[in-house]
Amino acid sequence: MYSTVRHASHVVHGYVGNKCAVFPLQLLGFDVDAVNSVQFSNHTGYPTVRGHKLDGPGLWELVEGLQSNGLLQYTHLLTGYIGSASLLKTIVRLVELLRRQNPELTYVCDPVMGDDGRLYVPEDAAAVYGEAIVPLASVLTPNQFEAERLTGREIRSEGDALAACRALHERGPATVVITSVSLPSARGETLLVASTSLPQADGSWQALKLRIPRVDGYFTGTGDLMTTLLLARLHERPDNLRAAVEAAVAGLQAVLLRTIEAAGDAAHSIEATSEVARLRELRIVQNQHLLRNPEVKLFAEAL
Ligand code: ATP
Ligand code: PLP
Ligand code: PXL
Repeated sequence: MYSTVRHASHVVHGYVGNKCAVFPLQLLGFDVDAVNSVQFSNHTGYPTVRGHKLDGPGLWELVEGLQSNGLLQYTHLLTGYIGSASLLKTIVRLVELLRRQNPELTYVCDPVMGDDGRLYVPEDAAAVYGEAIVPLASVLTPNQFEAERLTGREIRSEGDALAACRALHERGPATVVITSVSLPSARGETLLVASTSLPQADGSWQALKLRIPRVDGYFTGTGDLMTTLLLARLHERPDNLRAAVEAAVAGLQAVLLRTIEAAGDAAHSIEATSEVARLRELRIVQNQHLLRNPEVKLFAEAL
Protein backbone atom coordinates (compact mmCIF):
# COMPACT_ATOMS: atom_id res chain seq x y z
CA MET A 1 0.00 0.00 0.00
CA TYR A 2 1.39 3.37 -0.97
CA SER A 3 0.10 6.52 0.49
CA THR A 4 0.76 9.98 -0.69
CA VAL A 5 -0.02 13.33 0.73
CA ARG A 6 -0.62 15.77 -2.07
CA HIS A 7 -0.47 19.45 -1.44
CA ALA A 8 -1.66 21.77 -4.23
CA SER A 9 -4.60 23.81 -5.50
CA HIS A 10 -8.18 22.66 -5.55
CA VAL A 11 -10.56 24.10 -8.11
CA VAL A 12 -14.27 23.42 -7.92
CA HIS A 13 -14.58 23.33 -11.70
CA GLY A 14 -11.90 21.98 -13.97
CA TYR A 15 -8.49 20.34 -13.82
CA VAL A 16 -5.39 21.92 -12.29
CA GLY A 17 -3.47 21.16 -9.10
CA ASN A 18 -4.98 18.42 -6.98
CA LYS A 19 -7.73 17.85 -9.55
CA CYS A 20 -4.95 16.66 -11.91
CA ALA A 21 -3.30 14.55 -9.24
CA VAL A 22 -5.72 12.80 -6.90
CA PHE A 23 -7.68 10.78 -9.45
CA PRO A 24 -4.67 9.82 -11.64
CA LEU A 25 -2.75 8.67 -8.55
CA GLN A 26 -5.72 6.65 -7.33
CA LEU A 27 -6.03 5.07 -10.78
CA LEU A 28 -2.38 4.03 -10.54
CA GLY A 29 -2.87 2.41 -7.14
CA PHE A 30 -2.02 5.09 -4.61
CA ASP A 31 -4.06 6.04 -1.59
CA VAL A 32 -4.06 9.84 -1.58
CA ASP A 33 -4.59 12.27 1.27
CA ALA A 34 -5.06 15.68 -0.33
CA VAL A 35 -4.42 19.07 1.26
CA ASN A 36 -5.74 21.99 -0.77
CA SER A 37 -3.36 24.97 -0.79
CA VAL A 38 -6.13 27.06 -2.34
CA GLN A 39 -9.79 26.42 -2.98
CA PHE A 40 -10.80 28.45 -6.01
CA SER A 41 -13.90 28.35 -8.17
CA ASN A 42 -11.75 27.67 -11.26
CA HIS A 43 -8.19 28.21 -12.49
CA THR A 44 -6.78 31.67 -13.13
CA GLY A 45 -7.13 31.42 -16.93
CA TYR A 46 -10.83 32.27 -16.58
CA PRO A 47 -12.02 35.90 -16.51
CA THR A 48 -13.12 35.61 -12.86
CA VAL A 49 -11.67 33.61 -9.96
CA ARG A 50 -13.14 33.49 -6.47
CA GLY A 51 -12.03 31.53 -3.44
CA HIS A 52 -9.60 31.28 -0.59
CA LYS A 53 -5.98 30.41 0.11
CA LEU A 54 -4.68 28.27 2.96
CA ASP A 55 -1.96 29.89 5.07
CA GLY A 56 0.84 28.34 7.14
CA PRO A 57 -1.16 28.12 10.42
CA GLY A 58 -4.13 26.64 8.49
CA LEU A 59 -1.94 23.84 7.14
CA TRP A 60 -0.34 23.22 10.54
CA GLU A 61 -3.77 22.79 12.12
CA LEU A 62 -4.49 19.95 9.69
CA VAL A 63 -1.05 18.42 10.34
CA GLU A 64 -1.66 18.47 14.10
CA GLY A 65 -5.01 16.77 13.63
CA LEU A 66 -3.38 14.01 11.59
CA GLN A 67 -0.50 13.70 14.06
CA SER A 68 -2.83 13.37 17.07
CA ASN A 69 -4.44 10.39 15.40
CA GLY A 70 -1.13 8.81 14.33
CA LEU A 71 -1.95 9.35 10.67
CA LEU A 72 1.28 10.90 9.40
CA GLN A 73 2.45 7.65 7.80
CA TYR A 74 3.29 8.50 4.21
CA THR A 75 5.54 7.03 1.54
CA HIS A 76 5.40 10.15 -0.66
CA LEU A 77 4.79 13.86 -0.40
CA LEU A 78 3.93 15.76 -3.58
CA THR A 79 3.73 19.54 -3.69
CA GLY A 80 2.55 21.84 -6.46
CA TYR A 81 1.56 25.50 -6.51
CA ILE A 82 2.14 27.08 -3.08
CA GLY A 83 1.75 30.82 -3.34
CA SER A 84 3.26 32.19 -0.12
CA ALA A 85 6.48 32.08 1.87
CA SER A 86 4.48 31.33 5.04
CA LEU A 87 2.95 28.19 3.54
CA LEU A 88 6.29 27.08 2.06
CA LYS A 89 8.01 27.39 5.44
CA THR A 90 5.29 25.22 6.92
CA ILE A 91 5.95 22.65 4.17
CA VAL A 92 9.59 22.58 5.33
CA ARG A 93 8.41 21.70 8.87
CA LEU A 94 6.02 19.12 7.42
CA VAL A 95 8.77 17.37 5.42
CA GLU A 96 10.95 17.21 8.52
CA LEU A 97 8.08 15.76 10.56
CA LEU A 98 7.15 13.20 7.87
CA ARG A 99 10.80 12.10 7.59
CA ARG A 100 10.92 11.51 11.34
CA GLN A 101 8.00 9.09 10.86
CA ASN A 102 9.42 7.59 7.66
CA PRO A 103 13.08 8.34 6.85
CA GLU A 104 12.50 6.81 3.40
CA LEU A 105 9.83 9.36 2.46
CA THR A 106 10.08 10.45 -1.18
CA TYR A 107 9.36 14.15 -1.58
CA VAL A 108 8.39 15.03 -5.16
CA CYS A 109 8.45 18.81 -5.58
CA ASP A 110 7.21 20.84 -8.52
CA PRO A 111 8.80 24.19 -7.64
CA VAL A 112 6.00 26.26 -9.19
CA MET A 113 7.37 29.79 -9.36
CA GLY A 114 6.75 31.04 -12.88
CA ASP A 115 7.10 30.48 -16.60
CA ASP A 116 8.32 32.27 -19.72
CA GLY A 117 10.40 34.80 -17.81
CA ARG A 118 7.59 35.74 -15.42
CA LEU A 119 7.54 35.02 -11.69
CA TYR A 120 4.03 34.33 -10.40
CA VAL A 121 4.82 33.76 -6.76
CA PRO A 122 6.16 36.56 -4.51
CA GLU A 123 9.95 37.06 -4.39
CA ASP A 124 10.11 35.86 -0.77
CA ALA A 125 8.39 32.59 -1.74
CA ALA A 126 10.89 32.04 -4.57
CA ALA A 127 13.71 32.58 -2.06
CA VAL A 128 12.29 29.88 0.27
CA TYR A 129 12.25 27.41 -2.64
CA GLY A 130 15.95 28.01 -3.26
CA GLU A 131 17.08 28.03 0.35
CA ALA A 132 14.89 25.51 2.13
CA ILE A 133 12.69 23.43 -0.19
CA VAL A 134 15.13 22.30 -2.89
CA PRO A 135 17.53 20.75 -0.35
CA LEU A 136 14.69 18.56 0.98
CA ALA A 137 13.31 17.31 -2.37
CA SER A 138 14.00 13.79 -3.60
CA VAL A 139 12.60 14.51 -7.07
CA LEU A 140 12.43 18.04 -8.50
CA THR A 141 10.42 18.92 -11.63
CA PRO A 142 11.13 22.53 -12.62
CA ASN A 143 10.35 24.05 -16.00
CA GLN A 144 13.12 25.93 -17.82
CA PHE A 145 12.43 29.25 -16.12
CA GLU A 146 12.38 27.63 -12.68
CA ALA A 147 15.60 25.67 -13.32
CA GLU A 148 17.29 28.88 -14.47
CA ARG A 149 16.07 30.81 -11.47
CA LEU A 150 17.16 28.09 -9.00
CA THR A 151 20.63 27.74 -10.49
CA GLY A 152 21.18 31.36 -11.54
CA ARG A 153 22.25 30.17 -15.01
CA GLU A 154 20.56 30.51 -18.37
CA ILE A 155 19.70 27.38 -20.33
CA ARG A 156 20.50 27.80 -24.01
CA SER A 157 21.52 24.26 -24.95
CA GLU A 158 21.00 20.64 -23.94
CA GLY A 159 24.38 20.84 -22.21
CA ASP A 160 23.19 23.80 -20.13
CA ALA A 161 20.04 21.87 -19.14
CA LEU A 162 22.11 18.90 -18.03
CA ALA A 163 24.49 21.18 -16.12
CA ALA A 164 21.48 22.70 -14.34
CA CYS A 165 20.28 19.20 -13.33
CA ARG A 166 23.74 18.38 -11.98
CA ALA A 167 23.97 21.66 -10.07
CA LEU A 168 20.59 20.82 -8.50
CA HIS A 169 21.71 17.24 -7.58
CA GLU A 170 24.50 18.80 -5.54
CA ARG A 171 21.95 20.73 -3.53
CA GLY A 172 19.77 17.70 -2.69
CA PRO A 173 17.40 16.19 -5.27
CA ALA A 174 18.77 12.87 -6.59
CA THR A 175 16.42 13.06 -9.57
CA VAL A 176 15.71 16.21 -11.57
CA VAL A 177 13.35 16.42 -14.54
CA ILE A 178 13.23 19.73 -16.44
CA THR A 179 9.80 19.26 -17.94
CA SER A 180 9.98 21.75 -20.80
CA VAL A 181 12.99 23.41 -22.39
CA SER A 182 12.62 25.57 -25.51
CA LEU A 183 15.81 25.94 -27.49
CA PRO A 184 16.13 28.39 -30.38
CA SER A 185 17.54 25.50 -32.46
CA ALA A 186 14.42 23.35 -31.98
CA ARG A 187 11.35 25.18 -33.15
CA GLY A 188 8.17 23.20 -33.00
CA GLU A 189 9.35 20.96 -30.20
CA THR A 190 9.95 21.12 -26.51
CA LEU A 191 12.63 19.16 -24.78
CA LEU A 192 12.39 17.26 -21.53
CA VAL A 193 15.76 16.73 -19.84
CA ALA A 194 16.10 14.31 -16.92
CA SER A 195 18.99 13.24 -14.76
CA THR A 196 19.48 11.06 -11.70
CA SER A 197 22.39 10.33 -9.43
CA LEU A 198 20.81 7.00 -8.38
CA PRO A 199 22.15 3.69 -9.71
CA GLN A 200 20.19 2.48 -12.74
CA ALA A 201 19.18 -0.94 -14.06
CA ASP A 202 21.63 -2.50 -16.53
CA GLY A 203 21.75 -0.52 -19.73
CA SER A 204 19.62 2.36 -18.57
CA TRP A 205 20.96 5.91 -18.60
CA GLN A 206 21.41 8.40 -15.78
CA ALA A 207 20.81 11.36 -18.08
CA LEU A 208 18.45 11.62 -21.00
CA LYS A 209 16.40 13.89 -23.21
CA LEU A 210 13.05 13.38 -24.82
CA ARG A 211 11.88 15.53 -27.71
CA ILE A 212 8.19 16.36 -27.57
CA PRO A 213 6.48 17.82 -30.66
CA ARG A 214 4.56 20.96 -29.68
CA VAL A 215 0.89 20.65 -30.40
CA ASP A 216 -1.07 23.74 -31.32
CA GLY A 217 -2.94 24.74 -28.23
CA TYR A 218 -2.50 26.09 -24.74
CA PHE A 219 -3.61 24.01 -21.79
CA THR A 220 -3.57 24.50 -18.04
CA GLY A 221 -2.73 21.74 -15.61
CA THR A 222 -0.29 19.89 -17.86
CA GLY A 223 2.62 20.64 -15.51
CA ASP A 224 0.61 19.31 -12.56
CA LEU A 225 -0.34 16.13 -14.40
CA MET A 226 3.26 15.60 -15.54
CA THR A 227 4.68 15.76 -12.00
CA THR A 228 1.95 13.42 -10.80
CA LEU A 229 2.68 10.84 -13.50
CA LEU A 230 6.41 11.10 -12.80
CA LEU A 231 5.81 10.31 -9.12
CA ALA A 232 3.79 7.21 -10.02
CA ARG A 233 6.10 5.93 -12.77
CA LEU A 234 9.33 6.57 -10.82
CA HIS A 235 7.82 4.58 -7.99
CA GLU A 236 7.11 1.67 -10.37
CA ARG A 237 10.60 1.86 -11.95
CA PRO A 238 12.93 3.25 -9.26
CA ASP A 239 16.02 2.08 -11.14
CA ASN A 240 14.91 2.98 -14.65
CA LEU A 241 14.59 6.72 -15.22
CA ARG A 242 14.20 6.16 -18.94
CA ALA A 243 11.18 3.86 -18.64
CA ALA A 244 9.57 6.06 -16.00
CA VAL A 245 9.93 9.23 -18.06
CA GLU A 246 8.71 7.57 -21.25
CA ALA A 247 5.61 6.24 -19.48
CA ALA A 248 4.84 9.60 -17.85
CA VAL A 249 5.22 11.51 -21.12
CA ALA A 250 3.08 8.94 -22.94
CA GLY A 251 0.22 9.36 -20.46
CA LEU A 252 0.37 13.14 -20.61
CA GLN A 253 0.58 13.32 -24.40
CA ALA A 254 -2.34 10.91 -24.79
CA VAL A 255 -4.56 13.08 -22.59
CA LEU A 256 -3.35 16.24 -24.33
CA LEU A 257 -4.10 14.92 -27.83
CA ARG A 258 -7.59 13.74 -26.83
CA THR A 259 -8.22 17.08 -25.13
CA ILE A 260 -7.28 18.95 -28.31
CA GLU A 261 -9.61 16.78 -30.41
CA ALA A 262 -12.45 17.42 -27.99
CA ALA A 263 -11.77 21.18 -27.71
CA GLY A 264 -11.96 21.80 -31.46
CA ASP A 265 -11.25 25.44 -32.44
CA ALA A 266 -11.12 26.48 -28.78
CA ALA A 267 -7.78 24.60 -28.43
CA HIS A 268 -5.89 27.43 -30.14
CA SER A 269 -8.38 30.29 -29.85
CA ILE A 270 -6.95 33.64 -28.74
CA GLU A 271 -10.24 34.56 -27.09
CA ALA A 272 -9.95 34.77 -23.30
CA THR A 273 -13.55 33.81 -22.53
CA SER A 274 -14.78 31.39 -19.92
CA GLU A 275 -16.31 29.29 -22.71
CA VAL A 276 -12.88 28.84 -24.34
CA ALA A 277 -11.22 28.10 -20.98
CA ARG A 278 -13.90 25.50 -20.19
CA LEU A 279 -13.49 23.75 -23.54
CA ARG A 280 -9.72 23.52 -22.95
CA GLU A 281 -9.95 21.71 -19.59
CA LEU A 282 -7.92 18.48 -19.63
CA ARG A 283 -10.09 15.40 -20.36
CA ILE A 284 -8.66 13.30 -17.54
CA VAL A 285 -11.69 11.26 -16.55
CA GLN A 286 -12.64 10.48 -20.16
CA ASN A 287 -9.14 9.17 -20.92
CA GLN A 288 -8.39 7.24 -17.77
CA HIS A 289 -7.61 4.08 -19.78
CA LEU A 290 -4.78 6.04 -21.50
CA LEU A 291 -3.37 7.22 -18.19
CA ARG A 292 -3.35 3.68 -16.88
CA ASN A 293 -1.90 1.98 -19.97
CA PRO A 294 -0.40 4.53 -22.32
CA GLU A 295 1.31 3.43 -25.51
CA VAL A 296 4.87 4.79 -25.58
CA LYS A 297 5.34 6.67 -28.86
CA LEU A 298 8.06 9.15 -27.90
CA PHE A 299 11.37 7.58 -26.90
CA ALA A 300 14.18 9.03 -24.81
CA GLU A 301 17.76 9.46 -26.02
CA ALA A 302 20.90 9.29 -23.87
CA LEU A 303 22.55 12.56 -22.89
P1 ATP B 1 5.56 23.61 -14.04
O1 ATP B 1 4.43 22.85 -13.46
O2 ATP B 1 6.84 23.39 -13.28
O3 ATP B 1 5.26 25.06 -14.29
P2 ATP B 1 5.85 23.29 -16.91
O4 ATP B 1 5.82 24.76 -17.09
O5 ATP B 1 6.92 22.50 -17.61
O6 ATP B 1 5.87 22.87 -15.41
P3 ATP B 1 3.97 22.72 -18.83
O7 ATP B 1 4.62 23.76 -19.69
O8 ATP B 1 2.52 22.67 -18.67
O9 ATP B 1 4.51 22.73 -17.38
O10 ATP B 1 4.50 21.35 -19.40
C1 ATP B 1 4.31 20.10 -18.81
C2 ATP B 1 4.47 19.03 -19.85
O11 ATP B 1 3.39 19.14 -20.77
C3 ATP B 1 5.76 19.17 -20.66
O12 ATP B 1 6.44 17.93 -20.72
C4 ATP B 1 5.29 19.60 -22.03
O13 ATP B 1 6.04 19.01 -23.05
C5 ATP B 1 3.84 19.15 -22.10
N1 ATP B 1 3.07 20.12 -22.88
C6 ATP B 1 2.43 21.23 -22.43
N2 ATP B 1 1.86 21.91 -23.43
C7 ATP B 1 2.16 21.24 -24.56
C8 ATP B 1 1.87 21.43 -25.96
N3 ATP B 1 1.16 22.47 -26.39
N4 ATP B 1 2.34 20.52 -26.84
C9 ATP B 1 3.05 19.47 -26.41
N5 ATP B 1 3.36 19.22 -25.14
C10 ATP B 1 2.93 20.08 -24.22
N1 PLP C 1 -0.53 30.71 -12.39
C1 PLP C 1 -0.26 29.43 -12.09
C2 PLP C 1 0.48 28.55 -13.03
C3 PLP C 1 -0.69 28.89 -10.89
O1 PLP C 1 -0.39 27.63 -10.59
C4 PLP C 1 -1.44 29.66 -10.05
C5 PLP C 1 -1.97 29.02 -8.88
O2 PLP C 1 -2.88 29.35 -8.24
C6 PLP C 1 -1.69 30.95 -10.36
C7 PLP C 1 -1.20 31.47 -11.55
C8 PLP C 1 -2.48 31.79 -9.46
O3 PLP C 1 -1.79 32.89 -9.08
P1 PLP C 1 -2.61 33.98 -8.24
O4 PLP C 1 -3.19 33.25 -7.09
O5 PLP C 1 -1.52 34.94 -7.88
O6 PLP C 1 -3.62 34.50 -9.21
O1 PXL D 1 -0.63 24.80 -12.06
C1 PXL D 1 -1.68 25.39 -12.65
C2 PXL D 1 -2.62 26.03 -11.68
C3 PXL D 1 -2.81 25.53 -10.41
N1 PXL D 1 -3.68 26.08 -9.55
C4 PXL D 1 -4.41 27.15 -9.90
C5 PXL D 1 -4.25 27.71 -11.15
C6 PXL D 1 -3.33 27.15 -12.05
C7 PXL D 1 -3.13 27.75 -13.36
O2 PXL D 1 -3.74 28.67 -13.79
O3 PXL D 1 -4.96 28.79 -11.49
C8 PXL D 1 -5.36 27.71 -8.93
